[in-house]
Amino acid sequence: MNDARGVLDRLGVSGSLRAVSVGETSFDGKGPLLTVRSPIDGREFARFAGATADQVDGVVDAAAQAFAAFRRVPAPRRGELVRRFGERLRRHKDDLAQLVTLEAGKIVSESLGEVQEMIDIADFAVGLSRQLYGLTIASERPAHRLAEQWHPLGPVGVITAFNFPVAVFAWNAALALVCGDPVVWKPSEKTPLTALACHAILSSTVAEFSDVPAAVCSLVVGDGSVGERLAASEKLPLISATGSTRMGRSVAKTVASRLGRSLLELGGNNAMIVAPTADLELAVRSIVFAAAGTAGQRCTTLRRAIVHRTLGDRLLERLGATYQRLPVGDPRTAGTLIGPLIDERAWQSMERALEIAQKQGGRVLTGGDRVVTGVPEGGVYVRPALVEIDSRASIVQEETFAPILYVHRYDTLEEAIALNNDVPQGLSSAIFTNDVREAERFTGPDGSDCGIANVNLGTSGAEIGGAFGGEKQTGGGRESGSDAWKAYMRRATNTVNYSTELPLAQGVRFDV
Ligand code: UN1
Repeated sequence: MNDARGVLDRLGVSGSLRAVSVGETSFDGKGPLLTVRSPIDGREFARFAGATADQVDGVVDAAAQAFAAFRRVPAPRRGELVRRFGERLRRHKDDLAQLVTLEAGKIVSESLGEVQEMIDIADFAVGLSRQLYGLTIASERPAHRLAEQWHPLGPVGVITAFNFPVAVFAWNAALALVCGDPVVWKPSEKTPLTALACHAILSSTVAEFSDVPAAVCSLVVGDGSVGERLAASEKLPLISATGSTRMGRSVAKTVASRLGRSLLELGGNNAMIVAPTADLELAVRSIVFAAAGTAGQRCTTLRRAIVHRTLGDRLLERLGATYQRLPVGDPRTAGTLIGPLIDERAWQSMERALEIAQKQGGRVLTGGDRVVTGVPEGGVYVRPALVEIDSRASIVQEETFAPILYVHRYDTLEEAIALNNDVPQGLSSAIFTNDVREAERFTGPDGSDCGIANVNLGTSGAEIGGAFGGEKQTGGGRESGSDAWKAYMRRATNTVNYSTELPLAQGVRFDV
């Protein structure tokens, strides 16, 4: 806790840690104790009671009440709130990144990048607050105006994962707030201090606005039962959830049964095609960042490389050499590129996947072992694994949240695209090629079936400006940039008759 305490104080979280906050008012959790450990060395650095599902109801009620007033605050004014949130994030960037490193185990540069992603989405949302455009549509009737307006939707439940403990929250919160929706946030139990810090930054910004109710932002730290209660809450018209496909399925069912909306960001099983004309130098660098970076713990992590047969050996040789040099270790140390896995369970699933891969005929070319020397004791450090395996092996269909890259070889582009698409998930994808026909084919209607399809760059590290998300078991949601904001608003179609007649649409006659 010592290293975290100073940071927390600077970020406005002082005194004892409390699981429930509505604006700046906090309450003790009444649920089971949460033990917070750093993946860096497995050391426990905080322990406090989590929230119960019953505590969620009061928070949701407060958010619903806040909504009644917040929806009347003009959108550009809501944008001003998000602008000031972004300014505070700039001031606290280093501190927040330090917490991300401590709780999620990311290397410092990636943690800073994650906080930058929050700042970027805040900036985006500020501009958006003056651009929540609806269409004006030609009416078929004389002297009628047909138009649509976008209105605030209601309080939004936001469930986030440990691997992007702050950026994904900000994607949701920045958009929801400019759209006029209060946010109730359930962070991962693995990264609660980061969440407390973010919440403190946001709630103290809200407190500067006398026209904005404090309960536009609230936080409930707890286990899965808290998320389930959020999903079941009738007063939350939208649930935005990031995490495993299993979790998403359960949230989707609950939300659908009350006819609510869900925005899901679930598992990925992302592939890259390396075509004959690829710039190998760039491809290797890009593969290593995407497959081994963040210790393989991004939903956009590259999990499958589909390499043209003519390049296979050369690429594997270079990849293997680079993999062996990767600095694995304390994420706080300059020069480290691969930090720890989040916990022992993550290692177990990595080990299991590697065992199955080998049983299914895969060959581990390099890595896949625990690193025990030169790393902090108590953390789970692994050497990223490169595995050559037949594309028909069933293990390849699964997302294992660890740095394992499966490599397949292909002969025709048709075959490569089919392999890219032949998994249940559909988040991100990429092709390395200097052949414009191949690039266009890959990004076209019968190309990659993923929400993200890149050319000459990796599958991870998307900018906030585009819509982020994927198809199939990835859940279909789109967050962050482009017109993702529409999920956070309700659309009203307005027809206004300013004539002295009452013509009916479709020429219907109904004379009374
Ligand atoms: C995630 O892993 O849940 O594109 C989000 C990326 C990041 C976001 C990843 N900007 O890799």
